[in-house]
Amino acid sequence: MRRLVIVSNRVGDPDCAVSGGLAVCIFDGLRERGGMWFGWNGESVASEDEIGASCRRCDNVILVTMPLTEGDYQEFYLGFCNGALWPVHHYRLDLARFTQENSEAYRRVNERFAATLAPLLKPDDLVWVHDYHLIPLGADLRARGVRNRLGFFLHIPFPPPDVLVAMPEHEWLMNALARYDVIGFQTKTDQANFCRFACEHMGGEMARDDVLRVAGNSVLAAVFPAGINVDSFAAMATSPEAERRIQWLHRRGEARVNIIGVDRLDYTKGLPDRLRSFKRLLELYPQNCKAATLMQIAPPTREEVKAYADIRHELEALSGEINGQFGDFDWTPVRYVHRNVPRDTLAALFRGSQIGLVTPLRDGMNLVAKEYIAAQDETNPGVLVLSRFAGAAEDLDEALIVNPYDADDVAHAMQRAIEMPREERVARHAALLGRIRQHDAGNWMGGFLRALDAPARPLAA
Ligand code: GDG
Repeated sequence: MRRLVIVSNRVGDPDCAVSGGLAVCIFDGLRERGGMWFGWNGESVASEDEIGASCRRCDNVILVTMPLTEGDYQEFYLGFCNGALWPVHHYRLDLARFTQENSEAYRRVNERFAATLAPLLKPDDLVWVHDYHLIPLGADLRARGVRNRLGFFLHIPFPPPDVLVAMPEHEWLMNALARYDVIGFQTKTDQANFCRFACEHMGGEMARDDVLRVAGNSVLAAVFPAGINVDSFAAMATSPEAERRIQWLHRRGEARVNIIGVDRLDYTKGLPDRLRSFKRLLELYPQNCKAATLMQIAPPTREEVKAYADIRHELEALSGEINGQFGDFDWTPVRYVHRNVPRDTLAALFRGSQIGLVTPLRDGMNLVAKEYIAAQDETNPGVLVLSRFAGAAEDLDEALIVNPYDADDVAHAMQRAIEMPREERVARHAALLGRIRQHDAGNWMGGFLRALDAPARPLAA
């Protein structure tokens, strides 16, 4: 079995990788094959002279990490990755900021990663690069003579060509992306957007449904939906500790309908729209007053980026407004928690809630939707209300699929969930559980690695 080298912006920590998360799945794969995980250690130093790679062994996995400079952190991480690429890939050109310094930092950090990584590679290694921070890394490795199989997985959406071309660096970036042997996407829509761009703007052509011939390369561009480890998440939701928490949640007696949302506080997750939908639920179906509570857990993220500070203020104002207008001394309609909650507590909250409300405006996959399903009691499950713009919606047909921009549509779906007979809930949940098992974390990783490990396929002339 060939050694596996994972490259990602942040390297997972084997001591605190969370059960059921993708990092655990990647560790398991690395342990099985033996391998290396390479990336940023999360720290920043004053100047480039202070950058040095450090190595740590964990079983038969070597973790190689290096710091960024403070300038890189500002320009590469906050500036280009999260101030330009993240909004563009989530169709939010209005929030994207492009500067020469930031794009230079992006090139610089990727080149530095490649310069450090290339000498550590063995000729037979499979190299799997993750996510938008490292799109040009493959091309940088090729420029250093690396001939290994190189794969890339994009965790976030791939925008339609008309959106992408607004980004000043798009030609360079896409030519770099096309240097990988395998490119993995979350959904068919993302894969189709990339292939359309390659064919319409780069002179590429499809040799097969998922094989693209572009810029002299043959690239496998395929769909590998990310998933969770269903059994380990379900086990967390059914532990005695989880059971105690659920009893507590129900005993409080304040709400007969618990609705749960869990998202990093990111503008892509549609949180203000979600709160407006909950408000519409109370207006359109006033019988839910004093009966329904929305618990929104939204841990802080990327707070140095202005758009994130703005969304926080908007959310705080909205939850205050709804609680002021509808709340009473014995009922708080919105419970907003702006901090990181332990994962086993989340599992219990999911299981104790009758509705899982997952309404991003745009999302690569959205693993919260899958965690909510995994956590349910199969004999009396809750209902998933899911945005059509989450990658997860591509195959979770039995959820109540909604348009998150349409508050009334989401409110009607919540009411339908509240009234849904148990028999229908059980049938929908059984189908959803089957699907998240089919696309679990192990299959995601196994599928990608099989594609990467396969010999390059000859193309018809
Ligand atoms: C990116 C893409 C894609 C959230 N709050 C807390 C907490 N979480 C956990 C959730 C879930 C994870 O974080 C979030 O995963 P998502 O998939 O929902 O979203 P992103 O972070 O945006 O991830 C996304 C994913 O990559 C994988 O490919 O699905 O589309 O954007 O596991 O449970 N965990 C804890 N406390 C919290 O307060 N412990």
